[in-house]
Amino acid sequence: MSSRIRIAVQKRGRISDRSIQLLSDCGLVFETNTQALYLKADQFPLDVMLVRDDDIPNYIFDGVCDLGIVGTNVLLEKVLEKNQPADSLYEEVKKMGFGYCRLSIAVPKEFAGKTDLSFLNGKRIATSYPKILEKFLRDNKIESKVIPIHGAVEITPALQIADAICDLVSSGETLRSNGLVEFKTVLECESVLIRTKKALNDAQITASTRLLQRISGVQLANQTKYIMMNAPASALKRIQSVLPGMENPSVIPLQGTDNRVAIHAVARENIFWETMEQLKEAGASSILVLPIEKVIQ
Ligand code: PRT
Ligand code: ZN
Repeated sequence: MSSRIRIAVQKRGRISDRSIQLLSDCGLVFETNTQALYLKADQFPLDVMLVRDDDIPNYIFDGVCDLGIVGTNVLLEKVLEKNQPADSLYEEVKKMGFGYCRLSIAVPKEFAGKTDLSFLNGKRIATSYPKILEKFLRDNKIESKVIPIHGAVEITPALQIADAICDLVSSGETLRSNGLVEFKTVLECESVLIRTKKALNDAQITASTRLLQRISGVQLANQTKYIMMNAPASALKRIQSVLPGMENPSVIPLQGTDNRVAIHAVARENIFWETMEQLKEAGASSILVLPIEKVIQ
């Protein structure tokens, strides 16, 4: 049995760059062959399979790959195709923080303002997600005809192949440019890291634990900032109330001043301009916010 682990990521598309970027932020270095179907990490027992996103869930269900990064839309469709409980097929390890979109039913704009689901009774709905849509309709006791279609779903109403569509939306621009409006959200989607239910050997468990620790470290670093400022010592309490995520700040006396201090802290939240303005109002000056590259806890 191999001691390496295999992760499936999208080869080319909306979530491929972020997935590969995350792995390289984890310190993994790959051979740069853009035609390759898999990338072998240097100095780490990990192989990356580059595949179509639709193939990722089954690779995980069948144990062909140990880990995978995929949208919850594709994942749920494949789980419903299998007709088995989700927890017998895979385990969700963590949310990736990218690939956000929604699977929505959309109708031609002349029906804008319709909100009642019963409007869909007897209508034809084209989609690349027939299993998810069928379940949604069944759960809501709506009888529509589901038309499975691959790609370019949004043009089907204009071609009079369908009366409505069920497709992924992010900005909504594609719907607008095809004369469609959103009618109902079926599923909020994002990318997730999933793991096979197949047993791994000890070496693979060690490798996947290391990888997951690095991924958590990268995610934590992305959400964490290092903040430095100067302030009168008396302003410390007010400053901490502006930044509740600021844990155990270092407070260092500033030489040559009476009671001014430098405050250094790790903030476990994003720091916006508004927060910096509030810090200034609380008495802080020379406020610096720095990114943190890596964290291990
Ligand atoms: O070739 P392969 O099968 O691997 O890729 P694919 O073409 O099936 O998928 P891809 O790369 O388009 O999307 C991969 C995943 O990204 C999806 O499964 C979702 O989980 C996620 N995602 C996030 C999106 C979008 N946002 C998105 N906007 N997937 C598709 N879209 C489409 C949308 O349907 C519309 O056609 O992008 C177009 C632009 O959207 P608007 O609303 O911004 O106009
Ligand atoms: Zn796909």
